[in-house]
Amino acid sequence: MRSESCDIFCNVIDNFGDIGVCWRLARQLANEHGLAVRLWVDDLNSFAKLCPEADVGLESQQLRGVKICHWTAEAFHPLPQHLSCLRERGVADLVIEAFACRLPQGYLEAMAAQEHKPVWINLEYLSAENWVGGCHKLPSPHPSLPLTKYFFFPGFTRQTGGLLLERDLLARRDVFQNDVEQQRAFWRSAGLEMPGAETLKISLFAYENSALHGLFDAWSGGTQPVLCLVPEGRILPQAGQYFGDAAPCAGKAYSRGNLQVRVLPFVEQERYDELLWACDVNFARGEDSCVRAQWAAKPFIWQIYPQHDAVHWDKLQAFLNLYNAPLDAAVGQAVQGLWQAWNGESGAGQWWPAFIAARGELERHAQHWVRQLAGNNLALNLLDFSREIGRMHAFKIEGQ
Ligand code: TRH
Repeated sequence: MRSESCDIFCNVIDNFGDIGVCWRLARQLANEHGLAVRLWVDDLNSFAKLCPEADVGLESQQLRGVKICHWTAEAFHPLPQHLSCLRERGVADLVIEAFACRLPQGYLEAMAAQEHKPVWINLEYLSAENWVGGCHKLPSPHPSLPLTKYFFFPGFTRQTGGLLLERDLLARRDVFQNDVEQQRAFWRSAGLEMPGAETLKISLFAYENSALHGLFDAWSGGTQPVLCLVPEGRILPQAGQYFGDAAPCAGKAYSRGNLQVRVLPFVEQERYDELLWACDVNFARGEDSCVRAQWAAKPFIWQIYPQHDAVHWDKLQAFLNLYNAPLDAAVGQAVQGLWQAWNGESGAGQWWPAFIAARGELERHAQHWVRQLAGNNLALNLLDFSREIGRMHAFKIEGQ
């Protein structure tokens, strides 16, 4: 029997979140559920940061069970038949446009021409806001073609599509956290000896943030040794500036008082999880790293992707309301205070002592939170929904 096929379309806006989510979903659908998956991405350079073996000069290539296709303006003009990727298999059974990117007109027309219409999903951004549950799975008929698109919302409650979680992720995390040799290998690969138990290990993946120096002051002047690992990226110039280095880069190390900072190279996507598992506290940003920090089951601080109209503050608060609900009031206040100060880029150093004093309770909460979320798996939910819609389409054809 022919395996189900899926086309995912990803338009990279900026940073790595869009392609990060699509690449993760593509691998899961292909490797865990046996779908023949093509990932159409318009920016192969961003993709290659997450998957360094990618060749940015190729029109298409097979990587980790997924066919990666370069989505260029010419790729679908005048009609899709000329493209080698499409000739092989035509329009897919399941078509996912990520984050409302617009599908190529030629591809849409090819979808509309199918007797069995493909299932067309718009995969939305992640949000903990209440309205999400009401919009999840809503249909949106195309204004002129005989096609219907369905909205699919990731989220934190049963009323949403859930979160991306690989089948074996939590088991691999547990093995790593119980295996000193794996941890030692991780620290070696970062160019470091394995730190002792007295050292607080912190990963810091963040956008530019003026609250950083206050936080560094709190860590350097604190009583506990802190080792802060900073992956190369947007916060790096400010991290270097604190130590008087105008050219910080991967491999460099700095120290002041009780604080040591090490700059790490940006690693391939699978390896980023190890950094989160190896640290005691994680600073994450955007969408995908925030979810990975949650699966790591450690206390974490989220810097949300800032939007011009400031709607990100509502999204941040909606998540805090859910996440903090079971916490003791004083601990919830420490999380609220630090997260707000970090996102507001001021005063994070003042909130740090209260946050880290609650570390034990935050660790227990993080583990409980994972158990609560792990049963709502996005890839499984998406496939169930797509098969349901597929059956509905087939029923309509039979009834004609
Ligand atoms: O890169 P981001 O800031 O992406 C953002 C957000 O997703 C935001 O919601 C979206 O609207 C905007 O893009 C356009 O943050 P995010 O989502 O955490 O993505 C980072 C990806 O990079 C994630 O998949 C983890 C990965 N990563 C690595 O692969 N290696 C690394 O070394 C690090 C630090 C991250």
